[in-house]
Amino acid sequence: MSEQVILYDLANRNGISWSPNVFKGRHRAKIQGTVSIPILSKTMHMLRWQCSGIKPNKPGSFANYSCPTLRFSDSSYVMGSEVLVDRLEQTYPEPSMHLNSNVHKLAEDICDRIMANAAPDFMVLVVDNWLQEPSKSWFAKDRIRRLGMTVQECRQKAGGEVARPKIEEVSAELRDLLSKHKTDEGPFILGSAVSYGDFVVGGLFEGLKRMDPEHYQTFIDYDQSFRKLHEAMKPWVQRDN
Ligand SMILES: N[C@@H](CCC(=O)N[C@@H](CS)C(=O)NCC(=O)O)C(=O)O
Repeated sequence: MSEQVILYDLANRNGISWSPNVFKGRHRAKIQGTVSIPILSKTMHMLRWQCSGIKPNKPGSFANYSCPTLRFSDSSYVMGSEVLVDRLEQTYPEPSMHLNSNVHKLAEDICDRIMANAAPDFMVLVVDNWLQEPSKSWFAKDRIRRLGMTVQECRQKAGGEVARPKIEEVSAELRDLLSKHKTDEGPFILGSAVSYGDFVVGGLFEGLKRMDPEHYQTFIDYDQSFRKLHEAMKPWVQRDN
């Protein structure tokens, strides 16, 4: 039985989605033609999030509150892609996202490490180009609390040329992931069958492209399999509402 699902994204000044993390859940939901996921941008500011009554992420998580978060028609909220993809799979088993293959876990691990290494450069863009008040000030202060320095200082220390070799190292793992599990010549991780792992990787590509086209270009040129997968994800990544 289908139900109305609302996907919460971060409010931003450009009015489009950009977070690789949110793209994962957004595109997973969108593969189901029956699912409607209106973006409720008014409720997306991080501060409001914390006052919303949503149960925080489990202790030890990077952030107490994070998106993507989904609200189901029984008013329950699910925060965190790992949990929400399981819930969507239960609610909408067809078409299968091939969670049993476990390739999405490998994809999550690799993409999380790419994002962690790219974060020193991207956090500055998040503050300067994307977030609007009050999220912008909250985020800038929160990163000082977590990192012990401003996002600009972090970029100087760990971004640019310092980050590049680390990103290339993990890119090699991504290239291997995109070749090792194929059952035919198709563009997705498993070949012709799209699986949730492709939404994880495609979400990263699309997020990078929107945030920093130049950085994206260097990254996507690393291996032809990257571009092939991103191209194949077009039906899902073109729209972001
Ligand atoms: N592994 C988590 C990561 C979620 C995540 O970090 N989301 C970011 C948006 S890009 C967020 O909400 N961060 C909150 C913060 O940085 O305080 C998932 O996939 O759900």
